[in-house]
Parts: sequence; structure tokens; C-alpha cells
Amino acid sequence: MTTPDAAAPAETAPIALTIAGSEATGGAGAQADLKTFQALGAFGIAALTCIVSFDPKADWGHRFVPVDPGVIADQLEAELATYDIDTIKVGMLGTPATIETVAGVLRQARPRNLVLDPVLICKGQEPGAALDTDTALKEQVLPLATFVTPNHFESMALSGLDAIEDEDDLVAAARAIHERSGAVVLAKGGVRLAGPDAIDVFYDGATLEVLRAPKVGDLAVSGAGCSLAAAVTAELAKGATPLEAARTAKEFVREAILHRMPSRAPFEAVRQV
Ligand code: PXL
Repeated sequence: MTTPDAAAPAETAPIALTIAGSEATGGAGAQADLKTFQALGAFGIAALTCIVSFDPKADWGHRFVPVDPGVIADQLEAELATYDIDTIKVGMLGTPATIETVAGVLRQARPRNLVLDPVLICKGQEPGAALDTDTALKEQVLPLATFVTPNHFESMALSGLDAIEDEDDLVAAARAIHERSGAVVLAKGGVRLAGPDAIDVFYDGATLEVLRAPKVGDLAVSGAGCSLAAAVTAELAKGATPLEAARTAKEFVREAILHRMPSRAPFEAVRQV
């Protein structure tokens, strides 16, 4: 970075807002999003929707505390008043009340790019509550999304397919999710599909591209999905096309997995470089 001239007017930068949960240990959630935005040269902003704290006394399960919807609305009010924001990522929302609040703000704000990482189930939530949350997310937020990044499980839930076992299935899921939502889809196979490569399927209604990279290992790394969607968001904020954004994001996350952070938890976390 060059040092700006002290007397010159301040120069603006691409802005990326994430509406997401805090994952206290810094692997996933808003922390991963902000690190990704910074690494890719976007000015990062976050509205926190919930606080997740793993419980080392209980098999590292998720403790989940929602942020009061009024406080979520306050954060978004401050952010939208401070900057012109046209690129937003939505991560974990967590409750129907949060979804109601966030969807209401997004319907007003109408960002040019709305990247939805459709986090459907978080361990630590009651199954009944999770079902309500999933329905609300599909009904209220998915129709607003311009780009959606479902993982293996979420691709089944959003496409209605019973099983996704290979590349052809993932392509069918990506097509079905596009038909349903109208959004650009980047469906992630990750370590869930057999074979030497981690594959993701990009489909925007016209272009279908299977993105491939050699698997780094056979274990899922915490924060990979959050960072992929955040990298897409940063690239869109910088003016990339959706396909360029997807390609850059895949490469960025592969690097973050290669540089993963070891810990005492039973999983490693991505490290954005
Ligand atoms: O990786 C999904 C995810 C997203 N957001 C938050 C999380 C997690 C998983 O732990 O805690 C806040």
C-alpha cells in the first residue's frame, strides 16, 4: 500500500458488510468474514446477529445466544447511514425474529449484491426452532439473494434432492436452486464428495462451470464456507463479475486451508493470508 498524501482528501474503498454471528474463537462467522474482507482489500463492516461460543466441557458443542432484534436493527441503521453500501453478505441469522428484522432492512436497502451463505443448522439449537428458522430463511431471505453459496447439506435442503453423491448430482442441485431463487449459485462439494478434488459448481442460469482444486485433506476446516462467501462478497464489492469472484474465492479459501490454524479444539480453522 502506498502512503497517502496527508493533505489530500480521503480516498474511498470498496465496502463489504457482513450480517453474521460471532464465532468467538475466530475461525468462522463474522470474524472470518472481516479477516477475508481485509485480506482482499475491501473495507469490512459487521452487524452481529448472535454469539456462538463452543463449549470445551461438552464436546465443543455450540452455545448460541441471539442478539436482540432491536440491537441488530440499530447496527444496520448505523451502517447504512454512515456509508453507501451496495454489497452485503448474510451469514448465520439463527432465529425467525432475527430473519424478520434482517429481511425487513434488506428489502428497504436493496443492495446490488446480496451474497447469502444459507447457514441452516447450527448445532446447539433445538431442532424445532431450527426448522422454523430454515423455513423463514427460505421464504424471506433467499428471494432477496443475488448469489447463494450452499454447502452439501444445504444444497439438498434447498434443491429438494434426497442425495448428492457426485458431480452430476451437485450440478442438478445448483440448477434447481437457481430455478427456485433466481440467484447465482455456487454449490460446494467440499470433502463430502468422493475423489481427489474439492469441487464447487457455479451456475448463473447461462454459464455452468465446475471449479476444481486438489483436496487439502479429508477433514472439513472450520470457517471455509464463511470465508468462501466472504471472498465472493469482497470481489463483487471490488467490481468483479460473479464468475471471476467465484474463481478468486475458491483459490483464496484453498490458501487459507493450506495455512490452517491448529488448536486444542477437535477441528482446525482457516487462516486468511
Ligand atoms: O460455519 C458456520 C458458522 C457460521 N457462523 C457462525 C458459526 C458457524 C459455525 O460454527 O459459529 C457464527
